[in-house]
Amino acid sequence: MLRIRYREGSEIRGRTIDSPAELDAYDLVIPVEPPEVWCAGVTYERSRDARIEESTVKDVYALVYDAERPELFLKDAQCRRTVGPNEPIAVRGDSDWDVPEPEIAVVLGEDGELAALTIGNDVSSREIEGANPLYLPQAKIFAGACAIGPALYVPDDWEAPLEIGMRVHAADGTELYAGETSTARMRRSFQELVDWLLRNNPVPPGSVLLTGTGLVPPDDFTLEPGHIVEITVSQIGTLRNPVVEAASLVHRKDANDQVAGSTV
Ligand code: DO4
Ligand code: MG
Repeated sequence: MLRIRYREGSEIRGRTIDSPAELDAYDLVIPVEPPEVWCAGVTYERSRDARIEESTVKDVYALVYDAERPELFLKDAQCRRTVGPNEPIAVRGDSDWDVPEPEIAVVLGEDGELAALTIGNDVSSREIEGANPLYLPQAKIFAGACAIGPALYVPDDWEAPLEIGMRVHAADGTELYAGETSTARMRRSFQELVDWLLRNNPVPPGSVLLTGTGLVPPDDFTLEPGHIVEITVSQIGTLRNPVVEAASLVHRKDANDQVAGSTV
């Protein structure tokens, strides 16, 4: 059983459906509007190895992969940078090396319990992250940096592995990247990551934790405006998002250029 939200006329409605095969019949919107989005990092070997390779500072990634305390970071608040199915995700104008990160996202319930799963995309700048780990917030937090959906799924068995597939294609359908992984390759469980997240930390109900990526495209790949990202988990469906420039999603006078001498 899946929980969806969808548009009908000017209304947003919610309902349950039996399987992902029914998703195409709805004009889907984001299945939950999370007050906060958090991410775990370096939870798969593939992520650890890619970051050791890209970074000017190598040790931090090997250390955090093996450490008891996981890497956790805030990705969004008040759903300002998080979109739902078919809405645009984005790449930064000041980065030339960008990737989608397909991740299983845990939705937290009233008391911080694991309430549901969905698909998340932790869109990231590898150029900015690789230059210096202290730039992580800028590599991870920007307009259109996160997508979740298409539906909420409550597994019978929270430990059962999920297969994650990702495909990136150009507007004309040319396939630019395709890969698959499984949560069986994760070094940590969802519950372990949630327990660390909630330690001494008042994360509101309905918040979402993305649990890390196990798919990193080859180093000559970069995400570009016009591309389309599709992330599929058979139990949940496909999260599909077109890519635009982040500045086009920021509706503010100084979105594209710094305003010299600005007082606000
Ligand atoms: O420290 C870098 C971020 C890692 C990440 O987002 C991931 O592994 O998914
Ligand atoms: Mg990630």
